[in-house]
Amino acid sequence: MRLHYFLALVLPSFARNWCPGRVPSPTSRCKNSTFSEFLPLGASIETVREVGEGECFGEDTYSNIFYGALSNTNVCRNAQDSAPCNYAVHLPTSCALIVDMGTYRFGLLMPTNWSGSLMTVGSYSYGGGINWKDMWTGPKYYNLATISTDTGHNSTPPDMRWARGNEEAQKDWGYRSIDGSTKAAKALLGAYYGQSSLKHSYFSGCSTGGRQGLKQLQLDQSLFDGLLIGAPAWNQIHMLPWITKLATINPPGREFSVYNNASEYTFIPRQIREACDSLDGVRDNIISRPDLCNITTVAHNNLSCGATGAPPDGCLKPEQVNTLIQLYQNYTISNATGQFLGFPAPEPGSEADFQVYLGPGSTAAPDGFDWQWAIEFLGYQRGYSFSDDIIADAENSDPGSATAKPGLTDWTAFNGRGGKLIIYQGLADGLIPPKSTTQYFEDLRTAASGTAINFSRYYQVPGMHHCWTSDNDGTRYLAPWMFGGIGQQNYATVAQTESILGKSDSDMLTALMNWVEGKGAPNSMLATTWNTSTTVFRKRPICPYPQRAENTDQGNIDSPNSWTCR
Ligand SMILES: [Ca+2]
Repeated sequence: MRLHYFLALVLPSFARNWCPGRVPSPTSRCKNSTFSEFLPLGASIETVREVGEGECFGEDTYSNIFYGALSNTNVCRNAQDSAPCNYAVHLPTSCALIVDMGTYRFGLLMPTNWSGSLMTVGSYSYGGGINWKDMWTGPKYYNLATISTDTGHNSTPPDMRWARGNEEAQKDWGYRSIDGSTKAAKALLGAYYGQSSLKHSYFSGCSTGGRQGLKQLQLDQSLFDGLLIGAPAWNQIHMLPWITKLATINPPGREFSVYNNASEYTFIPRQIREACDSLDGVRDNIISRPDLCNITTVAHNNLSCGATGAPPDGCLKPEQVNTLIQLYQNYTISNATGQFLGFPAPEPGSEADFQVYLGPGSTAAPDGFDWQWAIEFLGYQRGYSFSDDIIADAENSDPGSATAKPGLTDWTAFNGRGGKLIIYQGLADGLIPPKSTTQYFEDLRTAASGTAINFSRYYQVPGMHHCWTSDNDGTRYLAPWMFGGIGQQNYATVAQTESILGKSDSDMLTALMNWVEGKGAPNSMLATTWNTSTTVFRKRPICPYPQRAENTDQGNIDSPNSWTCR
């Protein structure tokens, strides 16, 4: 009998018996020979290792492997340097794999107790390396096989020297590594679990991770069934020039600049928050309506030296007041054909994050990643003079094809196959302005012409910073921020994480998976923040855009029952 006839007869019954959660001794299959013939041409297994219950697995920036028991709550026993502590912790019994695909690598964790589905976890900024740190909740709480790619390089997030003159590396980072790694992983799951059909494929990413998911969706609507996308850096070609524009408005260390010292990071956010908190109707230290906050009025009345409402611990000189106001304006470009929006303004309330772009010792010019981007991706000379022409150059080249374009995404195909997309965005995010994410969602709705409600939801999260957390009062985060987005678990305790994960009203990944699996579309979700490890401070609904949570019964503002989405 010819071999493929033999396999055709044997495999169907073989597959029927090997259901998720009933895999016969899968750990015994955790070895090189199980996988090698299922790899794409040119790929190879770099590491394969069994991971025991409660153990950790990962690697440092030099690709040294960490594994084994935890030496304390969150430290991998064999970790040689704990910063960055890039490993998955608290894993269930799993098979861990590192695959070398040639120009990029990926890690794959396959839990013995498998749900039958896969999750791809996204990356951050321009950094490389497999995102082990965010991978643990997939196997641990959702029984998901979980992968992450190094995107083709190893570097710290703001370091872009890897991209210089290397279009192939730019493309690996831009889109190829997510596509190739996920496709390869799907084949390896079949080899390991002995099951020909994968139930579902999910993606969860924030920031660059959000961009990766949306870019993949533009290129291929069939790779993922559900995507959870946070604060996506989708608009590379307009966003990076905007960050540089900010640095030209506010060069570090100048008389007219703000955020030159630590005190300005204390009193500027505080004064803005105090001035605009109540505009949403509830005094709770959360600016839920940044659109009602007039930064010009606040800058003159609440921050200016000599003003009635000036802060007691510092103030802004007139030229600094003007600078601050300019930072909140849309980046508008003028050319021969008129004016157009280069990039939308950030929202009042997101000052706590601004240090990354603007502060002393930040990534600001001339070493900031925006300046680096023009040099390493666009080929500008170091010390170049900034002008608005950079937008046209960026549009023409779109280096690495990294920009995700909702108008070029086939939403009909995604909707037609039952795909689902949830996007979320902190309204106090100072790195990805909320209006940028809203712009993506509005463009999606236009492109999908009336069908967006079938497959997409967008949640704005009042007070939440970039991807996770919110302003804090020294002991707790003030705005509810935790709802199962990727990476949020690293800012919560295990007890806090376990109190919300798996709950369809409090965990967006669970809500997404339920939606994909036909168990109902998500409506309002609950976000949570805690007083202590186990005591909830506030739970509050976050609402599908364009709805907002309103305090309808004047009751306890810390209770979700006092709020309604409207
Ligand atoms: Ca408020």
